[in-house]
Amino acid sequence: MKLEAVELRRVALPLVSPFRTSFGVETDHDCFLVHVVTDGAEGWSECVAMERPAYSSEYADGACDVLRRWLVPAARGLSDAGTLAAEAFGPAVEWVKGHRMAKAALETALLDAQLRIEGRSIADRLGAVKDRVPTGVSVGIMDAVPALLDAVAGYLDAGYLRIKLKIEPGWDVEPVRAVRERFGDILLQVDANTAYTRHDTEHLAQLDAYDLLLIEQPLEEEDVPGHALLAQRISTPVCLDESIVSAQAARDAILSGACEIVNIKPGRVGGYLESVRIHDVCRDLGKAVWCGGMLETGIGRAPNLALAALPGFTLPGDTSATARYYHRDITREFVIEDGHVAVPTGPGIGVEPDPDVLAAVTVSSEWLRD
Ligand code: OSB
Ligand code: MG
Repeated sequence: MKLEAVELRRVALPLVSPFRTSFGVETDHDCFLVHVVTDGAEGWSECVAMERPAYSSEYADGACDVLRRWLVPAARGLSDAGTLAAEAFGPAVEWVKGHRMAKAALETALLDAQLRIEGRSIADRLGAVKDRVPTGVSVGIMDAVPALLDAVAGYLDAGYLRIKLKIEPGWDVEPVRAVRERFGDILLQVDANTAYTRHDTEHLAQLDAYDLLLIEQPLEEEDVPGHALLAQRISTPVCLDESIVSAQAARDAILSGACEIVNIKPGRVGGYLESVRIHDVCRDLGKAVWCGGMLETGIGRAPNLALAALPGFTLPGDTSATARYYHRDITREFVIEDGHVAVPTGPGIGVEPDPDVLAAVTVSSEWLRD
């Protein structure tokens, strides 16, 4: 495969409703797409770095910068040497510390182009064993409990099989109690996005009464030992999101007792190939995984659905249907049917941007050529 050009395309899509987490409120999904043009096919991906470095240290402008300066030139180097392949990209940029979201974005666009040339779907390439995946929904922090109950009722009516509540100090035990009381025996879990400290152990132990599937990332990203201590003191299983940046990190976290369950987000871990390695590590250690999300457009959601169809993904993910995010997405719509979303079957990621919608949501475009 020869690399001819790379486009970084900034887009902004209004969300159907504001999404509030412990680290901020999103009213628009502001991200950039990576578009590669090769001699055989074009490829697309979505970078999950957010506008501000509040979920993790990466942010969109920083990711564009590292792509421009080092990652795209590395891919060009492989192309010039005649060895460009998605599998060769990770090793070629291993010397670049961190910047996994930026790396994931270019690797995925290359993988999309490569698989389109082969006429093969990403689901097939990654080892998917299902043609549809059970889906959950991540519900943001709200001003008051009645609004939360209305939102949860709507998602349950739509068929979502699992509800995840975003929590933070001041919005945790009360909303969890209210949702459990109102909706009974539903699959329920919470996500703190690092909003607590080791001093909050007794407080978080109050959640034990509500039979949650898991608590996701209560403590800061670097505090894997703190999660191991917490896990000994609460009965709710601990799941890590932000802390799991690689297969090695997943293995270390599990073996140290810091988590029972892992949220895999391809962007956070450097791509789909590393995601499969994390899946394999967790499976070997007997731990469940599920596929997280970052409010992606269809360009990012399609390959997440493929990943979520691997055999170790035994819990419903945050791979919700289009209507949960957007009135009009840049790709075809994903729908929820009987609590499941279908895995794309076409070549590559299986979806393409609609040129008219893409043009309407584009903020800026930058072409990188030799
Ligand atoms: O922590 O899982 C998270 C969204 C943006 C950033 C981080 C997270 C989330 C979500 C929503 O929880 C997942 C989704 O529906 O895409
Ligand atoms: Mg999370």
